[in-house]
Amino acid sequence: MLFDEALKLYDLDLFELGARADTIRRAYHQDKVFYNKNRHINPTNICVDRCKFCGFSAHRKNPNPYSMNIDEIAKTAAAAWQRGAKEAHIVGAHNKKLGLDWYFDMFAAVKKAAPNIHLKAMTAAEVDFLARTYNLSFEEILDRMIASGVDSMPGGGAEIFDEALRRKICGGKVKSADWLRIHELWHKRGRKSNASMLFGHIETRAHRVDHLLRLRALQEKTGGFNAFIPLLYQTKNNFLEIEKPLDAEEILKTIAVSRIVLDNIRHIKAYWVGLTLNLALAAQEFGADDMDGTIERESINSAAGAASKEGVDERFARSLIANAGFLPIERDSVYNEIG
Ligand code: V47
Repeated sequence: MLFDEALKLYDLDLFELGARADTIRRAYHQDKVFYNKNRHINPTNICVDRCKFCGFSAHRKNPNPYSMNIDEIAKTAAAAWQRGAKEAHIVGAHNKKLGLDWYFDMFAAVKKAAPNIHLKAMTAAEVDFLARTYNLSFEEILDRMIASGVDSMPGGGAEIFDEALRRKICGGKVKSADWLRIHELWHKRGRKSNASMLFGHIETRAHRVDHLLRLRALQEKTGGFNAFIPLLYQTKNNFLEIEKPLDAEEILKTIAVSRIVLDNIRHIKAYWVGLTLNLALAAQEFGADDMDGTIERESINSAAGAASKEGVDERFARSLIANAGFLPIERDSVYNEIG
């Protein structure tokens, strides 16, 4: 798909755009809405990076630094498994004090405590942080992740790929080309991952389209992305001032454009944590087919103002989905249907 053609989609009337996205969505998934039972664990908020949009990392607007120990993390994952969670989603800040081996010891401990839990861990930003800090190749880090039990990679750290804008909002973080390279190397190892985009801050529609097209090109090559997650920027407790938050029309248009441009990625996730449950449900009619999961505890978006700290009850989520006229489908982390 050409850049101009993709950008022009935004000029369509919301409902015409939504109908186009819905056609692709229904061809893939009919009236199914996917969710999973998962537990988010964020081991530390002490970070060497200074991303302007982040309310999670410990700084003067969030003066509560913490680090969990390995035992605590393993016990948290095991307790979540006992309650029915099938996935541990473990991502954190870039903390040099932990040391390289800590990560792999922690993953092994999680797998020992909850052998059948799906371990989705390490954003490409964390892989890059470890590679740079300990002078290792991306390949070495990825191979150690596999050896210590990581099953798939989440989509975080992508933010916005445009290099000039990226320098402004998260200059110290993984470079765009490296984010893509790390996922490519992961896919070459036969593993799956997700991709994301942070939108609704100082980027333009053109930046979003550029981002989507770079992901589309990598997916053409590897087929390794399971899902794309457009993450709506949460505005509180951080250092990125915006004039006005996006309205629902622009948010839904962005989800619909994502569905159309990324027609080679099966799933579009409307992450309820950032969107609210309301809008995440509405998004199911504009191209999305997934809500993410029950989460149990959320720290990154809620630190920046989202009302998502406590997760959501499964029965409640299923009834909301059914009430909206869709079929709720519990899935595992790689989208096998469970029930
Ligand atoms: O990359 C940071 C984002 C991401 C803010 O793969 C913010 O299934 C909004 O990637 N407002 C991490 N977002 C979360 C993430 C994710 C979430 C759910 C599912 C999956 C998946 C991945 O959180 C970061 C960054 O883009 N973030 N600050 C903020 N103020």
